[in-house]
Amino acid sequence: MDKKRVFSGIKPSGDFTIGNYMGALVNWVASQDEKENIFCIVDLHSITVPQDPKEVKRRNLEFAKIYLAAGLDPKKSAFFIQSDRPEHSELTWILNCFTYFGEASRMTQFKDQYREKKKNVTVGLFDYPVLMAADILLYDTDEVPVGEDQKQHVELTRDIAERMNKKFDKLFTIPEPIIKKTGAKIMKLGEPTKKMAKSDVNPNNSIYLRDNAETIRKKFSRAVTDSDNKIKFDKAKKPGISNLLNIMSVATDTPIPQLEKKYASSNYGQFKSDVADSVIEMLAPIQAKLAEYDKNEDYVLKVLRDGAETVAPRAQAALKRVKKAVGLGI
Ligand code: ATP
Ligand code: LTN
Repeated sequence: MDKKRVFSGIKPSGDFTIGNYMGALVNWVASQDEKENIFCIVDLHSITVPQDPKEVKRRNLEFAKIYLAAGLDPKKSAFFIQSDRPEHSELTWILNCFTYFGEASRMTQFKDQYREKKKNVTVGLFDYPVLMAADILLYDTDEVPVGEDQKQHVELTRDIAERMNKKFDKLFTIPEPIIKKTGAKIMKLGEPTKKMAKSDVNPNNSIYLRDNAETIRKKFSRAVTDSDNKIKFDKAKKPGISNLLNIMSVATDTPIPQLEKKYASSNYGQFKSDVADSVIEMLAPIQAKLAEYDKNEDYVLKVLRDGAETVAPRAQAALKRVKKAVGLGI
């Protein structure tokens, strides 16, 4: 039987957090043998909000190192920089012309960001989900592993694809969002009702993949909890403790009820220190490998170039098919 094709992406919009690792990368690594994988560093998505060009460039390479250090094998998973494949931008334009303004206006991520910023919100940010649809549809993707927050965008992708399939003979494969429950949403250490995000301006809210042991201990010791001193999972009443349980559960691959039992008579101080240790331990092998790739950037650049080449035939074929159907070009 043919392997299912998987596509996912992470934008180089800030330093890589354990949220990105636990919500996305760890799952990609776990399933790379069973699937045909394409994992993209989506730099075109990152510039939908203001960025320092030097930082985008630095992070493109840094994220590739992180993908490798976390265990993605370039022989099993193609990875590349989105802007290195021009088909993504070109297909976005065509999909734009089959996406209704009304449906794009209903995207909650955009609405939230618009409400927050109001000023200088770009058309690019509004169009973000359509670029994401192009990423997915270019590769005849079957499965899209993402965090909960991206489900609506994959649903929009399906709607656009179904609409175009109806109008033009079967153009696109209809993708499924794949959302894993545990670890699917890691929250900010200082504000545990909000999602940890790499673009957060407060570094104490996140653990970054390169944070050293001392920094990790300090950040967890300051994590916001509550005052009843019981280590129990209850998202609504105890968001801080629930977040720490969730983090430890993914870091140690232990179910949450088992952790609740183990810490039934511990205080928060001890628990936080153990959570910190579990994350330090989880990151240690990744950090060791990152240090190796720091010394061998030419290899990382080659992996990215090869990745962009490997995926080219499929992207080019899909774009050609769409242009022909729509009547574009000579
Ligand atoms: P930004 O702050 O720029 O919005 P982000 O950290 O939210 O970035 P994305 O690049 O939007 O990350 O997402 C990359 C992947 O990581 C997606 O699959 C997303 O769902 C997942 N992800 C991001 N943040 C978290 C989180 N806190 N918990 C779990 N998964 C997350
Ligand atoms: N919008 C996604 C990143 C992303 C993506 C994709 C994910 C861009 N293109 C295609 C899956 C498939 C996010 O996580 N913020």
